[in-house]
Amino acid sequence: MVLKADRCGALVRAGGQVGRAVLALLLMVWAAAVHAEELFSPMLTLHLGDQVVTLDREQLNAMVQAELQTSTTLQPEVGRWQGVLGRDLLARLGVEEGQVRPMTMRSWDDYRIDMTTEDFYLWDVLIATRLNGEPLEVEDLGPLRVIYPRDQHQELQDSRFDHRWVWLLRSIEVTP
Ligand SMILES: Nc1nc2c(c(=O)[nH]1)N[C@H]1C(S)=C(S)[C@@H](COP(=O)(O)O)O[C@H]1N2
Ligand SMILES: [Mo]
Repeated sequence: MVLKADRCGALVRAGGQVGRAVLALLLMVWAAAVHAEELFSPMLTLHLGDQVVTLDREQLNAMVQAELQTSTTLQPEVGRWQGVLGRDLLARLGVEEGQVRPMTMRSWDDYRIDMTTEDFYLWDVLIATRLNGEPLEVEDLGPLRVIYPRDQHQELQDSRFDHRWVWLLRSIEVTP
């Protein structure tokens, strides 16, 4: 009986340890997820001169969602990208439709590209939040990644445009 009780106790102790290990693991996963959201916060900042608009994931998801199916220079297989159109972000910022203005896109890794707003009016350039239905992780060069409709327009299959595929997009600045 004593032996049995001991074994029982050991089992309970072992069970407790497994439970604690699982709990610790869950906490770590949760902390990592929270950390990622905090790291990339606010997820996107838009500037038009002194005017600033910040958007978090929920606000981006609440905007009109667009979808684009294309390969990328990094991924030969066609992906289903979803997110918001660049031109919708310009409208949200208050840029008058079709106005060509100097524009700079910056990333969380301090990459920057100077261009103009014209691309967003000429093509359905997507600021992607999801790939094949899943939110973009840092491993996918997310949480926000600029995707051009490369498979749909041959003129976009050019290194001039490759530089504008900003990964880990952090901000878009437009000169009024
Ligand atoms: N965040 C971020 N985005 C970036 C870069 C970078 O260093 N950081 N490199 C750019 C450059 S120079 C190119 S050519 C394109 C595509 O790079 P790839 O051909 O290696 O995919 O990504 C662009 N986007
Ligand atoms: Mo490049």
